[in-house]
This record gives sequence, C-alpha cells and structure tokens, in this order.
Amino acid sequence: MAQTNKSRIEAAIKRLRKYNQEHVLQFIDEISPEQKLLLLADVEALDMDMIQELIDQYVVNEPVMELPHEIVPPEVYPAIPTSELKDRYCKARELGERLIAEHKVAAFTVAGGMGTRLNFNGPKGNVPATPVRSKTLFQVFAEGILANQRRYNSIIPWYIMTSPANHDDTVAAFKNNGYFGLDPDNVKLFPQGMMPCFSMDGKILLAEKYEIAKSPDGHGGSLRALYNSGSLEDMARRGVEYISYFQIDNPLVYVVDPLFIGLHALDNAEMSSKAVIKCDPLEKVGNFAIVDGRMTVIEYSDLPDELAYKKLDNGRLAFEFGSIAIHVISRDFVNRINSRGFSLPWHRAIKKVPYIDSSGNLVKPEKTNAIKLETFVFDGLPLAEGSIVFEIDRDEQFGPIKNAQGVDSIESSQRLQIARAARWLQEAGVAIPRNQAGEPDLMIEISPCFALDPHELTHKKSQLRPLKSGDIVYLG
Ligand code: UD2
Repeated sequence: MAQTNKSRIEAAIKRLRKYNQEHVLQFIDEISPEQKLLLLADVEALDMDMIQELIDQYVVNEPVMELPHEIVPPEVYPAIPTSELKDRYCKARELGERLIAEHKVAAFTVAGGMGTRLNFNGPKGNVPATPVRSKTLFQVFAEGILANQRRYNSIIPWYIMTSPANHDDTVAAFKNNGYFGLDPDNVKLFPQGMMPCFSMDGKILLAEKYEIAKSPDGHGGSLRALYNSGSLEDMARRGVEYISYFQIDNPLVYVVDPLFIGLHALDNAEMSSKAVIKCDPLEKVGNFAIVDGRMTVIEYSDLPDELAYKKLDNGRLAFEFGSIAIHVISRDFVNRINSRGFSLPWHRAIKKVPYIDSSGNLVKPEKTNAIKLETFVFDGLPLAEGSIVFEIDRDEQFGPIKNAQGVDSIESSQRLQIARAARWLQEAGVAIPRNQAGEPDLMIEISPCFALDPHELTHKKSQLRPLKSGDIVYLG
C-alpha cells in the first residue's frame, strides 16, 4: 500500500513538473495518509494536456473575441401567432401534449451554481420563493411536474444537476420532504464536473494543503454530465426523447410547455430556446443571432454596441431577443455530440478565491486573484442541426431570483408571481383589487396543482371567491 502510494506520488510529481505545476504537491509530506489519497485523486483526475491548453488560451491570455463574418437576426416564432402561423401552433400544441402523454418528455434543472449573489446558505432550490406559503423553488417545480403528470396522465422524470458542493444538501432536501410528492424513482440527481481554479499567472490553486481549489464547470457542463451520469441512458430506457431544460432560479417557468416542445419537434430541431424581447439594447442577457449560418447566443459583453443598437427598416432592434435560459433539447442530440466527443468554448471569470500560499497559510483575498473557467449551455446551439427560437411573454414566464435585493430578488420575483396570479384570476372573471399604482392590492399564490394556466382556473370558477384589498389568498 505504502509502496503503491509512493509510486503514485512519484508519477504525480513527474506529471505536474512537466507542466510547471509541481507546487500542487508541495505539502505532500505534511499531510495525513487519508489526505494524501484525496490529493492524489484530485491530481490524477486532471487532464493536464487540456489544462495547459486552457491556461495558454484563457488564463494567462485573455481571448480576443473574433467578430464572425456574418451576424444576422434569427427568425423567431412570435408569442402570439400571426394568422399564417395559427394552424402550426395548434398542431404544435397537440403534438407537444401527445409527446408528454406518451412519456417522451423529461424535465431537467441545472442547479449546480453556488448562488453567491443571493447570500443564501445551501442549495438555491431551498430558497423560499412563493409569496404566501414561502414554498421553495424545488417544491414549486415539483408541483409543476405533478400537475402536468396529472393533466396528461403521464410520468415526467425530473433530472437535476447539482455540484459536488451542494449535492448532499440537495439530496437531503428531497429526502426530508418526501420528494415533494414525486416518486423518488422518477427524480435523478447527479453532480456536474469541476474545473481547477487558477492564479492569474496560470498556477493551479490549492484550497487546502490536500485539495485543489475547484469550481463547477458551468451550466454547459450539463451536456456532458447528462451523458456521464448515465441520465441519457436512463432516459432512453424510459423512452424519453425531449428534455425540457430550465434553471433553478425561475419560479415562473413552465416546467414543460407543450407548445414549445411541439414547435421544436415539428421543425425537427435538436436544441431550441425561449426568448424575450430585451428591456433595452444593452440588457445583460445573451443575444440570439445567426452567426455564420448557425444559431448562436452572443453574450451581452461580446455584442458590439453598434450591433446592439442596430435597427431594422421596421424600426425594431435587429437583435432584440434575449435568452432566458429555457431550452428544449433532443436526447439524440446530446447523445450524438457526446459519443463523437465535443467541446464548448470556455469563458473566463475573474474572482476572489481563497487559497493556500507557498508558506502553507490560508489567504482570503480582498481583491480578485483568480480565474475560474466555465462553459455555457447555449454554446451548444451552434452544434445543433436545427434550432428554433420561440418568443414568450416575459411577465408570464420569467421572474428569476438571483440577487439578495433589488432587481431579480425574492421580492421582485414575488411581485411578478402575484401579478401573474392576478392576471390569471382576472381572465377567469375574478375582479382584482388594485392600489393607486394599478398593482394588485393583495397577496395571492396559485399552486400549479390548482391551475397550470388561466384556462384551468376558469374551469374552477365555482371554487373562486370575490377578493378584497389586503386579502392573503392561497389557491392550492
Ligand atoms: C444566465 C444567462 C443569461 C440569462 C439568464 C436568465 C449565462 C452566462 N447567462 O445568467 O444570458 O439567460 O441566465 O436567467 O448563462 N449553473 C450550474 N452550474 C454552473 C453554473 C451555473 O448548474 O456551473 C446553473 C445555476 O444553478 C443556475 C443557472 O445555471 O440555475 C444560471 O447560472 P447563473 O446564475 O450563473 O447565470 P446568470 O444568472 O448570470
């Protein structure tokens, strides 16, 4: 055993030395035998050729974004169909409903992010999100899945990508809450991949004397993690063909949307996206564009101002559609790119990362000191052979919780949740008391299990009572 470890250590030192990273094993003689094993496992998991390439390309040098030859706006399916598109939308909705009913659709949530902006301790899915019952994000999505399973008399398996940092807590959240009413067999949790963190001069950082500092490899890592975790195989066994992808932070998301799934399937697309009209030309969301003939999302920071402000003859912005990170992805597509090997471009983020310095002291930097690398799921779009963009009404489906205060906070999301519930009730014929600003003057929450849309609410009209200012109402 000791001999095996000795040769493993020697091999690791040799490998690291080749890439000028031998400092990673600097404390090997000071740490316990168990810690040695942990560190060796960390080192042996590194693909040093790839890491060296990434250091050269993204860490010590800042990659220059080369402007593509041709950037044109994509065609977008509008939120409200034109008269020519009405039939197609009807067909698409029917097809989407059939696909869900035939067990061909799975839900997929990316929940590996650290949620640092929210100052919340624990997985973001545990954040109390709803205005009346303070249900967590996990519970909201679970209820959405339950309600759709009931509506379509189907099973919608739910795959959730965690990260090593929040995996155990996420599993515990499900176990402690009875899987929120779902069958545990139909909920699959798996951690995403990790990347080492680097100093600005390209050295791998240590989080402990026995551990490399690592960060999640971005939501783009989900395309590989679905494959590596066996989730794609599990989907194939179940006959799932379409993956309804969404982020952990948006309680207004439709966990499955028959119309969107149907439009994607009718067009034989491989990876499709929902889009909103941006609030302003420079809004901090990715921009949909056709780049050299391929569907692409260009990060707001990479879109030159002249393109961000460019207008079409009809006066609309040329690149007016922003990504809200909701996709339908065909299982075959994820399988195909994985089985022939693929890589997504890496994006660098300059961050503050605590590390062990060469004297063995833990340094908690006050200024940014490190580079984290991550991939973005929308960089999978150009690899897809077909891709549609479907415009949605922002107020209806997008109310993310990202920040502790202000824009995209729990408070702003709850305001949007209440406004949506009020709109649905009004459509169902219930008068909404409003304040002087025209906002609903009450707290209201509709569980997905009560109604998934205004149409369903209308059918439950006999259960709805008149509302007055200051009411706190839960429909569940
Ligand atoms: C993302 C999009 C932005 C817009 C917005 C909509 C990027 C770069 N930007 O911004 O264009 O669509 O969302 O809300 O994506 N996650 C993981 N693992 C990781 C990193 C993230 O699972 O390694 C998950 C995270 O848990 C969350 C989602 O991905 O559910 C989004 O991550 P974010 O908060 O970093 O993205 P954001 O809000 O900056």
